[in-house]
Amino acid sequence: MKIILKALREGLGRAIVFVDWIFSPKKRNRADSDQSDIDEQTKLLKLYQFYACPFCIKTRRTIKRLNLEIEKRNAQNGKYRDELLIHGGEVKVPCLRITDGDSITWMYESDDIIKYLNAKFS
Ligand SMILES: N[C@@H](CCC(=O)N[C@@H](CS)C(=O)NCC(=O)O)C(=O)O
Repeated sequence: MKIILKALREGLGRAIVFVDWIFSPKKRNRADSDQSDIDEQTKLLKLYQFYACPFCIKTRRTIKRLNLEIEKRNAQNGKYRDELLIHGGEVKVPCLRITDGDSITWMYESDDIIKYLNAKFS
C-alpha cells in the first residue's frame, strides 16, 4: 500500500513538472549591472529540494520568474539530505539555506521562501 501511494505521489509530481515545463513562467528582464548585483547576492542562497515535489516546483517557478541563479540541491538522498537533517533540523523540502555573514538560516515552508524572494528581488 505504502509503495503504491509513493508511486502515485511520484507520478503526480512528474505530471506537475511536465505542466510546469509547458507553462513555464516568463523570466524578469533586468539591466546587466542589476542582474550581476543580484547574481552575487544569490550565491549565498541554496535551495534544498526534490525534483517532483509540488511545493518545490512552486518555489522554483518563483525563482525562474524572478530570474534568480540559485543553486538547487537534491535532498532526496545522499549528502544534501544529511546536511538538511543535521543543520536544518528536518528533511522537509523546499528549504532555503541563507548565508548572512557568519549566520546561516534554514528557511522551511514554500510560502515563506516565496515571500522572502519576492520581497528581496522583485
Ligand atoms: N507546507 C510545506 C510542505 C512541504 C512538504 O510536505 N514537502 C514534502 C515533499 S512534497 C516533504 O518534504 N516530505 C518529506 C519526505 O518526503 O521525506 C511547504 O509548503 O513547503
